[in-house]
Amino acid sequence: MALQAAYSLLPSTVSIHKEGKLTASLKETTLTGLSFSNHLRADKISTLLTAKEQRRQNPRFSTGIRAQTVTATPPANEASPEQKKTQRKGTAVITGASSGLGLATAKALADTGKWHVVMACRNFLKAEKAAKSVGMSKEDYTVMHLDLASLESVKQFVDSFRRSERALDVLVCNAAVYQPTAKEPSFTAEGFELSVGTNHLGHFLLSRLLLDDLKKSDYPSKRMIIVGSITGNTNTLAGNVPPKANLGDLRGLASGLNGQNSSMIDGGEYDGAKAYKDSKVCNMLTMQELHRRYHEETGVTFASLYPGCIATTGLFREHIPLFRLLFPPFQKYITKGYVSEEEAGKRLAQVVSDPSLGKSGVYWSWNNNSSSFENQLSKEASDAEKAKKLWEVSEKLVGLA
Ligand code: LMG
Ligand code: NDP
Ligand code: PMR
Repeated sequence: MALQAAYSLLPSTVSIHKEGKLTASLKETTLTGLSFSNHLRADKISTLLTAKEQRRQNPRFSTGIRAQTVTATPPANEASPEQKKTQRKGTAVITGASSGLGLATAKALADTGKWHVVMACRNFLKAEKAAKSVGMSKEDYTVMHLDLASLESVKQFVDSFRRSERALDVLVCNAAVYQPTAKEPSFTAEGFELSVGTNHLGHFLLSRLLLDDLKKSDYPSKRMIIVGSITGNTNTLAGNVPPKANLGDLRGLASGLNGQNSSMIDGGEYDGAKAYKDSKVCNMLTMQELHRRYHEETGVTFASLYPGCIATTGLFREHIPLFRLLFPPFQKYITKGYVSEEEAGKRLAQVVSDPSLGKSGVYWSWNNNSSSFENQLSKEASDAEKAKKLWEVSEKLVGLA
């Protein structure tokens, strides 16, 4: 009965088949992050393409390396054999590594023995405990304090990181807050609406400051990754569940996002779920703008991803208990979009270090066989004009311009 109640919420364009698969009549709409054309491609790729074509499209088909294999071997075009032999451990900074995806990624990287993870967390003790609880060894990680809801803290983190004299090889902007049930906005230390302030503006300043450190690193494949999501992409079914992401003309952001005029980027009424989805659009736009501005000059790979629906993480801590109870089975058995924290961690770890995921400017997703593919962003999340404007307005807000 409960399920029927949920089904009845679906519009007529969406149907749920007996076997639990959801389909939508919209061509552009997608389920697990695959557009319908991608669904087709992913299913048929191994039977339709010749071995040579497969190699050309995806070198992993020829090597037999499975998508989830994490390897820190540098790609042939990025490191000479000498470099390979002497390659030092990489250092990856991961924000929000005290739970969920960030912790699982830290663990996956540490397990390879090829990475030292700097866990950039707002709660030092929680992060220490979390690292221990997943069995990470002391020499594989360092916890450093970072509260993304304070630009001052972001600057302090950058200072302490520099003082640690570690090279920065990969930065993963992962931390996020989601306030789906908040009636009123809350604000960061500098007075920005909390979700966009933390998820976007905090990371925007952090990534801009740490770009210099990435540039200096001699690591063969330097990367900056900003975690995105399907729910910010309105070319998917998940992205069409109300409230939908929409940055409008950024008038709310331009006027300070401080609740005086508006606490929403588009200047509208506060909606916590929308603010989160908007912040993910900002994350995906920022990644592309970084790519356009800096990839050629610096050789850094910029990437974003949707790791799958990790329905059990702390992200949903503020949601109502009924949602937290039903969301995991709903994603597991109905949408089939569910992934475990462990699997999602392996996916993000691939984006950190797998040679086959070294392309810049890409939004990665995984199909149901856990093979990665370059996904398409929605119209808004790939709008270059908007990305530029977002960049300029954000620079002003964080004091870079
Ligand atoms: C809001 O509600 C919340 O209010 C907000 O707090 C926040 O959580 C936000 O997105 C996050 O969601 C969304 C709400 C509206 O959906 C629900 O609340 C669904 C849960 C219903 C639970 C009822 C309890 C009964 C028990 C159910 C048991 C099993 C199922 C568990 C489900 C758990 C939760 C997932 O939802 C709606 O308005 C209806 C749903 C809309 C469906 C999506 C629409 C897709 C449309 C596709 C075509 C769009 C066309 C546009 C094309 C553009 C292309 C470019
Ligand atoms: P969690 O809540 O488990 O993890 C979020 C992390 O961010 C926590 O470590 C949290 O710290 C940290 N964090 C929150 N606020 C701040 C802050 N002000 N300063 C520093 N750190 C902060 O959620 P997930 O693991 O699910 O989320 C990780 C990323 O994955 C997010 O970017 C999210 O948007 C994305 N994502 C998640 C999906 C999912 O289905 N769960 C799907 C798609 C994307 P603390 O432990 O102290 O609370
Ligand atoms: Mg969604 C195939 C469909 C699919 C996928 C992959 C997700 C992922 N969701 C899908 C479908 C639906 N969701 C449908 C049909 C509904 C209406 C019943 C629905 C509802 C729903 C809610 C209420 N979904 C949610 C919520 C949340 O509060 C989550 C959210 O939007 O947070 C911003 C959420 C999510 N759904 C997802 C994913 C990945 C989320 C977590 C959001 C994120 O991390 O970006």
